Amino acid sequence: LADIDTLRSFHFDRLLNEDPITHALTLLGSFPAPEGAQGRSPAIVRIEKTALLLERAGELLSQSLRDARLIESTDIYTWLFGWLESSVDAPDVKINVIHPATDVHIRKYSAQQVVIVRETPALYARIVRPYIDAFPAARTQWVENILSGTSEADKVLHRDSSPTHGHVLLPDMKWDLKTISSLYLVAIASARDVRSLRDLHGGHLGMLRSIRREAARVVRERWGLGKGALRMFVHYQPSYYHFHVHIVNVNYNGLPGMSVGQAHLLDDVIALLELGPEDGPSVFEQATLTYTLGEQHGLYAPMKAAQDELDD
Ligand code: M7G
Repeated sequence: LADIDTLRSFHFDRLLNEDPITHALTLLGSFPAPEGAQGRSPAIVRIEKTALLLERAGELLSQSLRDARLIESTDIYTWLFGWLESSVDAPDVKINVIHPATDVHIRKYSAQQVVIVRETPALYARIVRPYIDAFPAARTQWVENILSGTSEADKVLHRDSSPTHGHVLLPDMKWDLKTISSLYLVAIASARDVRSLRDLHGGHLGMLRSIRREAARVVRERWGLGKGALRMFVHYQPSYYHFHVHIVNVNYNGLPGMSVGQAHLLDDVIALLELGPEDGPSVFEQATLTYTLGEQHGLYAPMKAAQDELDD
């Protein structure tokens, strides 16, 4: 899918979502099936307008503007439409493709209403854990590829191979690798037994502190962002049940995945574990966790039905 001819072979079926804030459309369609298979298979394509290049700010009007058309002008105010010259180092759009896309992907990327649910440890054991266990290993193949170095190896920013603290830090696929104001990295734990926040206990503090420290160091050394410049958080529920931490420029706001009801600050996670018992069930094993679930999520129906069992 890396070449323009293959991208052009996309057959559009329907719009899954639109996001006026990030200027993105998410499309469902198909591409020819991967090698060895017949016909076409489903694909999700997200197309997002890229940010304007900061380095070009001074020349945007004087050099980059190819055409302009007045919309309105009154008193000291004027607004217009403009067209910029195309340029190799200033792509117009960023395209993310998932192909072949599974039903879980299609549901995740579809526009949907959410509800708040409360997950007690008992509901976790009865509903959520079996749901996580049922995911095929193929769902996190991309994580295995990063950990083993078979993909994105040239993008890795830090690799800690220690058996207890091990993790890999690299740019998140959401990031355009350029715009520091929307910097987005992901740190992936080497351990395969931490599937989510629920599995964290005091024994993981070393790994969590190491991610916090190394991410801050790399971002300071590479991009010059100092103390307090990063928002680090963990999703519950995540889309992928292999433990990872989101690392985002703190001044980048407005992504749905940063909402209360999904994002837990890494600092808070560490602080809670520091309070927790040395041994025995951890705070996250015992806590009721509250979060939003989209109506297309696989946990939506069983978790919504189970809410009636809970006290108000
Ligand atoms: P999540 O909390 O499990 O789900 O985070 P979310 O996608 O609902 O946020 C997974 C994170 O990993 C997201 O920020 C994804 O953008 C990122 N991600 C997913 N994949 C498949 C890849 C990948 O192959 N490479 C990289 N670098 N990041 C990925």
